Amino acid sequence: MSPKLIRRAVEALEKFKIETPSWGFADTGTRFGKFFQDAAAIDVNDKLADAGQVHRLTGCCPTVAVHVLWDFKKGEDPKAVARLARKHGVRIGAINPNLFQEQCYKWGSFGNQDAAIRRHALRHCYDSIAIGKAVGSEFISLWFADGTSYPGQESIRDRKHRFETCLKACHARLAPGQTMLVEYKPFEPAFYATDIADWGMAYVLSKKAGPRAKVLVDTGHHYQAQNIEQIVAFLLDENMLGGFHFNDRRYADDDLTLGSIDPYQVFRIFHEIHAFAADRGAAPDIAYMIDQCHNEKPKIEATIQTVVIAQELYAKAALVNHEKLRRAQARNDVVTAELELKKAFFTDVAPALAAWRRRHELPSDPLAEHRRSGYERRAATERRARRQALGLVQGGSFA
Ligand code: PSV
Ligand code: MN
Repeated sequence: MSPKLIRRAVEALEKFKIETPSWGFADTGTRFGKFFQDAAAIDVNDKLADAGQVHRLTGCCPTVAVHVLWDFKKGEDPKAVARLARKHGVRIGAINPNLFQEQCYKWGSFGNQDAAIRRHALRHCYDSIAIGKAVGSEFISLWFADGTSYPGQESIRDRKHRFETCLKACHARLAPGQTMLVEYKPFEPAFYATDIADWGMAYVLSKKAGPRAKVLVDTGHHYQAQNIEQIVAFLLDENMLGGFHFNDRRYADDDLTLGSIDPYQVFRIFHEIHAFAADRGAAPDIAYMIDQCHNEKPKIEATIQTVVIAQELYAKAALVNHEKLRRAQARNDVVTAELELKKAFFTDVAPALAAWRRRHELPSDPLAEHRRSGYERRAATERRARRQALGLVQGGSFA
């Protein structure tokens, strides 16, 4: 890399932060069961400690997304969780209400025919907004498991109308400075018609909810071969892109490590963001978040791996020469235009990452440093003993 390119990539990295998910540090599984890990987080303190370890080593994950039902005890002061986060060197990021786990949500939350259940879901959202306000969080992040599994089961339009009303009510309660993110997903757990199935539905519902509602793009929530960067470019241009849940996939919502299957796609997404910023003269305000649950890898290692690849791909995308690209596009020189992207994608950005890490006094290799630190072994020993004392199921160890 030339010194000029290193400078450009380092400058881009200065602006790149990515949020870790609290749930990514705890034991998770598939619909077929769970394989427990000794070092997995047991409670919110463990999750925030693990997120703190990731941030300490990578320097770009200052916030942690939380799931209200999983991370906040009923009646507990949310500020106590914010204090815990601070103790571990991080802050609370997006607040995720849980509108899918309670038995009452069998037929949905905001889409439910029963007004009492819709009110129950709304109350939970209002409580989540209040938690966000108490902990100084900017984002309330909404994902709905709502939908139907059989043709004819319910009126698709009636469910849409209920969503419009409830999302509007939720938006009206936002605290100053809060943004509401609306996530979409084509299927699962509903298998016929998910109520917010794609970006178009999330866009329309966000628009109707109010000016502070934006679309959240979870990269795993698309059909095979869908052009995600086109969705990103479109939403950016409409000022409707609120944030990302990053993960990779091979088949469906697989929650694989970002870039493990298709790093070029992540690069192309970042390219659209850099190109938009170049045209506008300012980087758009986007919440970059990870949404991955690792069942086969140690969770902290997988998270560090994700963060590092995200930084690499973000830096690579920053190397695209936009003037050259525009010139090639103007003369319909498809080959030169495509090669401009490929050249940036295949550039080894290790010198830029090394320079950025030196500047911030971070370890040159966060993953190696994590392995050297013995954190995983200590966590496994301590958490194994705590599980035993609490009578929880024991797991296996990577340590
Ligand atoms: C649903 O699959 C989802 O992507 C939503 O963002 C949830 O909040 C998260 O996963 C929970 O794991
Ligand atoms: Mn998600």
